[in-house]
Amino acid sequence: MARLVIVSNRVAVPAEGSGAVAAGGLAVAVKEAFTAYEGLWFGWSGNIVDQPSDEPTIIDRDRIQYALVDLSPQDHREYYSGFANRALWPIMHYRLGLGAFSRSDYAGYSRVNRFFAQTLAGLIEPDDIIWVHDYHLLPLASELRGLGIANPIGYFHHIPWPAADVFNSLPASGDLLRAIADYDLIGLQTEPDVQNLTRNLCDTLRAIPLGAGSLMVDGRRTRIRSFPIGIDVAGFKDAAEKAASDRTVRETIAGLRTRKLIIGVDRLDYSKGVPERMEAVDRFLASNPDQRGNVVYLQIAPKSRSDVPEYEQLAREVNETVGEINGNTGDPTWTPIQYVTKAYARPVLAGLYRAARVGLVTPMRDGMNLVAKEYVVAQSGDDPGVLILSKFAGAAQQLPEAILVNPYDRFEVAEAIRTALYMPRAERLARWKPMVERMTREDVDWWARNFLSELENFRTVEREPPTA
Ligand code: ADQ
Repeated sequence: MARLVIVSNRVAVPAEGSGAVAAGGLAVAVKEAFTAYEGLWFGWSGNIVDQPSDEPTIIDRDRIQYALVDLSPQDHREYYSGFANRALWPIMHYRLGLGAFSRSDYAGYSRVNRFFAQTLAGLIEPDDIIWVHDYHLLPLASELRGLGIANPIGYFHHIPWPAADVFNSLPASGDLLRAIADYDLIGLQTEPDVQNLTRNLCDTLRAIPLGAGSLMVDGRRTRIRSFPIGIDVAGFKDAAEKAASDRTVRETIAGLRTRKLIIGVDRLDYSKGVPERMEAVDRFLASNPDQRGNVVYLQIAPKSRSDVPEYEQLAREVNETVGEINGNTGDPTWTPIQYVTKAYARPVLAGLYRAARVGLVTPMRDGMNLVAKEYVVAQSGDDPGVLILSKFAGAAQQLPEAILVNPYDRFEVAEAIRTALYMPRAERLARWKPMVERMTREDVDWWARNFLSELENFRTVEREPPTA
């Protein structure tokens, strides 16, 4: 059996004997990818230690080998919190004003990518194919090529690829564009992302288009294509159907009485538009006084990246917004916004989605957004709810039957909430059916198989000799 090597910033090692994978988009996706391959999954252990070893810790579990490295406090600060999350993340999400570039962070990012490559190179066998995930590791293929690794290397970018003017505002943009061209295959979430990166490579590096997504960049051939990531539809549907027996789900439904539930589920991140969405709910309640007391908005948003100042600031802003809206609009019998920062098990989440008449998914910008897909799949076929979706989420390309909104326009989002709450069952069904059918066809297995079968093609392509 051929071997697949997956590389990502974090590695989700399942608990011993559980036979299960950790929840979360990447872990589920990687599990799907490993069904057809023997596998190695390489990345950061999550540990921060003073003197990281350059010998990875190897764990063998359920046919998959995990190779884990630790990071030093400086690595973590510069590579992860610094360059990846304070420079690349905001720029890729079109938030130029939030980007914080520092040369030392970029040096740390480059150093950790080199360290990953050096540690990984010794584990690579000649027939392996290598699949690298996400923006933490843009220069990894370039580093591996420098060490003589000639295997097929693919890259999947989980977040948006912005327009050239936005990306090129990053001081390291030229280096990163040259480095990314060392991948054989670059997967992006959507066609607009593909166009953004392709145009940028052509304009900035004078790449030559060769047709069908292939480009010649500095004498090397690469291919750029969209592969929209999907979810584990069968697993999620099953969880949603069984969820009625879960206590949290049962009590939430009982607590609603006749009120309709509107739900939002997000990692607490400024790209997700949580405070903006709460203001749209507030606007809706202000312009529809008859609906006061008749709806509840449940926002589930576990904190993330709390060591990055912009996230701390966001957490404070959301707390204030919730307090202000509940204080001004609620009364002793009704709290309009319920806000929880806990992470829930997938079956509970599935049950809550199913109980909600409206799924409110309004990121300011998002690579894909799996919550939108999970919400659709969790609905009952008799009486489905309505998805309100930002047109700036990658998922909008595959879910055009949702009510698509501009998340910057709180009036438009407030009107969409009203439309969704009053939408007759026949229209809800007519919108939901094509969406659930598409999600079922284009699930996570479809995504992984498409990417990997394309990457396999590069085994046969004649390759340039390594440069070092
Ligand atoms: P994220 O930015 O993390 O992912 P998203 O696609 O929405 O965003 O995935 C979040 C996942 O976390 C979902 O599966 C959701 O169910 C889960 N989750 C959120 N809140 C939770 C909670 N309280 N309890 C339990 N689970 C919770 C990045 C990109 C996205 C892209 C994915 C996958 O930013 O655009 O869709 O990668 O490529």
